[in-house]
Amino acid sequence: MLREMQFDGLVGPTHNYAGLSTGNVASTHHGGQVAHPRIAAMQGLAKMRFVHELGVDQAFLPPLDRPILTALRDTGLTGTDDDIITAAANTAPLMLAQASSASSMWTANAATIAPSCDSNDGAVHVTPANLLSKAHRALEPMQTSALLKTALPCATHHRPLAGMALRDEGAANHTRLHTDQGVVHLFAYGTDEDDSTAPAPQKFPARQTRAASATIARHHQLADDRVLLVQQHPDVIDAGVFHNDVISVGTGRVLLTHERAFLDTDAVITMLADRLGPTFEPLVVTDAMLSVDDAVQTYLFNSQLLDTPEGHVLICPADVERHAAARAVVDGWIADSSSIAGVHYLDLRESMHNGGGPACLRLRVPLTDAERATVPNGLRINEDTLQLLEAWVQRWYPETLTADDLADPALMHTSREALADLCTQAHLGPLYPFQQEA
Ligand code: SUG
Repeated sequence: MLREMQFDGLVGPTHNYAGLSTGNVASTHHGGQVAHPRIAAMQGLAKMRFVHELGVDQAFLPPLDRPILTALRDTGLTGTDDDIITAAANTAPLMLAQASSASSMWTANAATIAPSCDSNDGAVHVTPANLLSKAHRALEPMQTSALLKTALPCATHHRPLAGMALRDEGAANHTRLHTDQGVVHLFAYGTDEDDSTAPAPQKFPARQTRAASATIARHHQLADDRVLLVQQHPDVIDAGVFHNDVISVGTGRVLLTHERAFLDTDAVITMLADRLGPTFEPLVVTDAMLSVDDAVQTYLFNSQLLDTPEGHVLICPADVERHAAARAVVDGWIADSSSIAGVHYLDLRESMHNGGGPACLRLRVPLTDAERATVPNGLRINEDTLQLLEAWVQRWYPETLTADDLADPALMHTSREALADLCTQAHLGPLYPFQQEA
């Protein structure tokens, strides 16, 4: 049976607020503040525990090796690893911050996935996102791709798309919907650079191009009638919707979205209804119910919509619970819709302050029983791995981190020791380039 496995990104020990993501209002707003890596990782683990206890298959992807020394060396800095950190701190602090970011925690941006039942060749397809729109995120795909190959040995792994014309942000801009009548892979893009008449955001960058989404659909061997490419409304990108998952979430027959999410939201809903049939349930929030600004501030649509034995359950950020209008929307969904059975509010403040809510922290991978059996045990979340990971975080993670702390080479050494220890304890084998070099 096809079931989703949730792969959450384990928050890395260098989690910090460097204000690196223009267009992501939380990142800009919290840039320069003190971060709490240990609390951040424990909040992420608490979410994994919660989802696991709901009866959902939960796994994790380990953090990437940060700071990434190869990126700093590639800029011409020379000397020992310690020399490089010191030189970068003195001459290129922004580059050091980019190389140190723990941004791989947001695994909704790790890759786009197609399940084997949807692709023409019957394979699970994985395309790691190139994340070319942001310098710090563009440093992720190589290591992420290697981790995904370890996590999903059953899949066909494509190379990240190449070049700025194919800017790709992964599953954050992709939703798979299905009913008895059909399957739709809804790809949302921010700009169509092949069409000079297409509208584009004026203030903030559009991170995903139409050409990238179309290329992924081809690589994943999805038949045309299973693919819908739709444009995000440029105004909402300018209001801080840097990924479509800040304003829409869907699964199975349900799509929760805002009326201003897409260039023509009515047309998107009509096309989806045509393909998915009468059981499709679009739940469209109007401006009068919740403004786009409030959707961005609360991250209502960045909730997880989980398929549990009790039905669809929402995992919302605690920010939604504290906001009267957002909370009223959720209460209305539970009261009126046939598909939302309940809601749980979780505190994910450390990730939220960088613009990452519950849905950013997970990559959904629909797998058959046989495919699921190939996921390494060390990456699966159960009581044993949870206890291991909680103790590991308590042992290795700094309590606080500021931009100044990134200048200390000790952070790199401790982080590497921590990752090596994780590989040993979780029986993952050597996963990182620095382990091969050693
Ligand atoms: O790419 N923030 C991430 C947040 C990603 C959220 N993911 C989804 N919506 N799926 C980003 O903007 C901030 C890092 C900093 O400023 O230190 C950052 O990278």
